[in-house]
Amino acid sequence: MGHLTPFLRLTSMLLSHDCKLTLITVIPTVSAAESSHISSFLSQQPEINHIEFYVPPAKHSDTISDGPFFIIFEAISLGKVAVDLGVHNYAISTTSLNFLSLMAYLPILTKSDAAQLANGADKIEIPGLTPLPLSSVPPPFFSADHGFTATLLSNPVESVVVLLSFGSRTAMSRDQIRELRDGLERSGIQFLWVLKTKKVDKDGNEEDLEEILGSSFLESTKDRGIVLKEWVNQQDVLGHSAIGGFVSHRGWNSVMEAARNGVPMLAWPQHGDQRTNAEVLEKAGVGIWDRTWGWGNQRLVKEGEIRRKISELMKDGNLKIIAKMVGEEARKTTGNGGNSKRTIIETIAPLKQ
Ligand code: BUP
Repeated sequence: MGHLTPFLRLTSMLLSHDCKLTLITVIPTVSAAESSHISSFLSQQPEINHIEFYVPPAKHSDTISDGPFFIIFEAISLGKVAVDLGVHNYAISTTSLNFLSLMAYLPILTKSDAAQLANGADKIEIPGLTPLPLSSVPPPFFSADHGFTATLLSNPVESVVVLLSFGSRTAMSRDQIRELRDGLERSGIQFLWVLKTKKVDKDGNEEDLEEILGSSFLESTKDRGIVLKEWVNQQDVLGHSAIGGFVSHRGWNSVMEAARNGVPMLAWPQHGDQRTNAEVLEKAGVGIWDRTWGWGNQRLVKEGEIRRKISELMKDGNLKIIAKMVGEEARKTTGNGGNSKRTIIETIAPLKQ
């Protein structure tokens, strides 16, 4: 009820500002009180369009003893309620900013709590906040295996930005760049787009972004999108926790870099080995693609197709989980004692004799 009440208050406020509203509620409801509150609210507001969404039980439902609230929380968090309306999404968080920050800090907390406790620390230092006593942290947050914690970790609050980059040798046609621009604008998704307009950088890439993309796009997306024409350190960007998806040509280095960082991929192959690579990542469950998009510049992929596919990439909970698992395995393989490092050491050993 602590979530529903403020949400319905907001609904009433929007109604009083002449908004047309569609209210989507989740079945099963958590409690009888919630169900009767929704029915009574709707009977008083007949102008609201009401849609009910059935949410199937989620992955950790058998390990969460705290009841249906967490089951529904997990199911929604993992994207089982996928509403692809191409509109802005806002979340109402009915908690203090401190607790929201604590949830965002969870990936670090679950790694460092043992060290902190061993050092006798009794407070957690979260950047920008006054130190929080360890005794105020809910005990499940110290256990990465607890269903609630696992859900938050598999779906971190900051992983909402999509990175778009198509390698150093791919320049899309101007028409295709415009379709991609429109798809991003209408998607409402946060993005970082590395834009190339020339196949070879020596040929010059001097046009400014306004000439290529138009000022209205740059203005309307200025709070949620960045377009860069410069070389970026792609590997570092993919390692940032805010990156939740990667749209790219699927050069093999880009595949490996995304996989190692557990970032789900949308493949848009342009040439060479890239369609074959796209097959691989789809089979591994870490990426998606649309075969009908063809090779680079073979046909104009329209903004609606791009928007829907990017939205699918960012909302697919299974992709996120598998990408995370693959990332963990990849880091083990390339770390000390892992297969990858061992193979190289074994290969060079005879050459050293
Ligand atoms: Br663009 C770009 N920064 O801005 P692939 C690329 N890279 O670090 P393939 C950057 O270049 P093509 C940028 O991380 C990857 O390691 C990226 O290799 C890096 O593409 C590399 O992904 C690109 O294998 O295509 O097939 O070599 O030659 O077009 O880059």
